[in-house]
Amino acid sequence: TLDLDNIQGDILSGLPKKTQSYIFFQIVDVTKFRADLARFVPFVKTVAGVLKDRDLIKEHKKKGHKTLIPLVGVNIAFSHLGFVKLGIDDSSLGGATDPFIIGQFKDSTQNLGDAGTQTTSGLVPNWDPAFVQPLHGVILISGESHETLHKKKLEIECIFGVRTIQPSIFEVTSLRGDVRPGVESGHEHFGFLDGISNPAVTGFDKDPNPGPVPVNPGVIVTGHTGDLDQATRAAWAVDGSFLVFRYLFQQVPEFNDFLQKNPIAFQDLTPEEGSDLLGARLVGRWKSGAPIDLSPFKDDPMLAADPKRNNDFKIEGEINSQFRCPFAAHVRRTNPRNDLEALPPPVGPISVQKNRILRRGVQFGPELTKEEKTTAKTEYGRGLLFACYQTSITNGFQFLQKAWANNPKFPLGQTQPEEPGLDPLIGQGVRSMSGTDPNNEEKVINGMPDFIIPRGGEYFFSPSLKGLRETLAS
Ligand code: N7H
Repeated sequence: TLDLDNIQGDILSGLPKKTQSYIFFQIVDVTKFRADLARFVPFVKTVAGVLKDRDLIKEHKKKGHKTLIPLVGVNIAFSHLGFVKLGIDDSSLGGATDPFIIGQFKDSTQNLGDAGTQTTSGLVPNWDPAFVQPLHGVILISGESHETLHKKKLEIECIFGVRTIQPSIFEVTSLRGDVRPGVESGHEHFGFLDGISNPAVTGFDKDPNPGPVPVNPGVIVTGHTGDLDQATRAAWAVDGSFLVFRYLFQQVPEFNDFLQKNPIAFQDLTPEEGSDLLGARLVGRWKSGAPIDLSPFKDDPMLAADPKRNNDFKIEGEINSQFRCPFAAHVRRTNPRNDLEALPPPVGPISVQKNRILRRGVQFGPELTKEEKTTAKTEYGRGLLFACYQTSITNGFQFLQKAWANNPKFPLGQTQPEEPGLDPLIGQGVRSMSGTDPNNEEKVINGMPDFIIPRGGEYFFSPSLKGLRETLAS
């Protein structure tokens, strides 16, 4: 069984948030850090703590309050370099070739496809300078308002002696994300509803909505059934999860311009509807969230709003076809459902269970300005502070990016003449895809602009409360 008092809250339940800060730090004084960490641990919100908070939020709403209840959630995670600095043996988290041990800085150009620049010290990803430095850990603070967040950040900085003559950490950079305002709340910057499909976890999600098969707890939480390294995890490394963080910028005006200039001429659609259809076929869902596999040529807001139906699709009967949904559409690529799970022998069927990830991102940056809309050029940085949890980065995030999104031939079992191409949103490489036009599935869009640009990231491990208390702190 899962010990909800021992697992950090962001992992299984997600810290409730309107706003969230990520504080990336280096440990500068190991002895002091371990002592400070002991005083920090009581701040850490567990899954059980989040569930209590959710009840409070419900109660508050039931009483008819319009204001948000002040709530804050704090979590912490460490990189391999962080464990090395602390002198903690983290070999049960991965061998020498595991992405966690290699770190995302190297993995970005070696495996993820991030663009880089050749320097005397090797290939360096074109990242924000903060992420070119070694990071030892990250502190997450989520809350309902900037005030609450700021207050908690000051308290945490106090614990670690930041801005005193003897700090135990150095803050390399802090990033803040905010849920978008008004009707765009819950939608990412391109305008699509996000956070619909996350795997239900057996033993945690009591009454999962119809959709993909729930995953074993060990796909997300270390040391449980489904964790492929269950047998060899050190005791302190049980009840944790790997947190992949990616700093992803979105070229929103350019994305909108691309849709506007390439409307799909289909049936009696107006050019505007044709542009919306193209957007939906790049993502695999309409902006409302309705999956195009169920509603291929017209949005269906009722379907989108119904949690019992909006994730209940399998690309059924369509596994060798792009008519309803392109092979490369973002949601088909990142969770191929029947493309693998109903693939006929001898290649299939292949379970996607070990490749599922729990996503916990938040948007950053301002809304589009009038000028950006007119010029179709990004002036202000905006995008997604992408975060996801899993017990294997090799099978989870890295696999999704490398073996699926960046692979123009995926899904392997299909026999159509056209090459599927890259995931049009996150795929890195020669950016082309087929299947956008239902009238002509073989038609290829070449030279698709980059809509998402990675500017940083790291691989972290989010330990259990017991691990934090007994092994990391002292
Ligand atoms: Fe993606 N987007 O707005 O277009 N994503 N994604 N993602 N993504 C999903 O079903 C988006 C990124 C996954 O089970 C939706 O919840 C953006 C990375 C997975 O059906 C939308 C960015 C990776 C799923 C977006 C981004 C993934 C998923 C539909 C970056 C992993 C679930 C909403 C800025 C390598 C698939 C939903 C399933 C869904 C968008 C990044 C993975 C709208 C803007 C880097 C597994």
